[in-house]
Amino acid sequence: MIDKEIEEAINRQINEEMYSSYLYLSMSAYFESLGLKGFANWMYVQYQEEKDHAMKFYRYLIERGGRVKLYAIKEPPHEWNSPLHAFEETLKHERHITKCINDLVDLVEKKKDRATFNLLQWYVDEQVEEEANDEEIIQKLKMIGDNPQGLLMLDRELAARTYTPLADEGE
Ligand code: OFO
Repeated sequence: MIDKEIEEAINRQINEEMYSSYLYLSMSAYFESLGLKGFANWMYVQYQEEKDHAMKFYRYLIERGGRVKLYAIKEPPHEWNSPLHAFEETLKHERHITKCINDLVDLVEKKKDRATFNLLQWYVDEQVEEEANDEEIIQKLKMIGDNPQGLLMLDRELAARTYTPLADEGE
């Protein structure tokens, strides 16, 4: 049976991950409205991955005999000033998620819950990758500046991103 405080913290994190998915779906819709299909695709894949992050916690909690509680998902923004602004907000959000994961690690260390500690290592690694991806795109967008040609080239690059369900990665 999982510790009650850890159970509650994981339920809160499920909500954070569901909000992440909602935020990126909203960004995908924003990019669709700009006609940037590649950016929209990238954000749609991100939306799908975030749902997997939530479901990985969901399944884990059940496996440990915990009780899943789904809380209200807050409304994400609908508009951003530019593609660069959207990605800056994405990075800011991911840094917030990294802090949430680190706080969870601190809690399970304090409670000596080795199994949850092991689970969280996957999220720690994932956050490194997510922040790096966002930083790379931000750097490119800054280089592109007001050049529409550059923006369309990046749009083509981001169109190539594909979704791989976690289950297919042997998780
Ligand atoms: Fe974006 O990694 Fe989950 O939230």
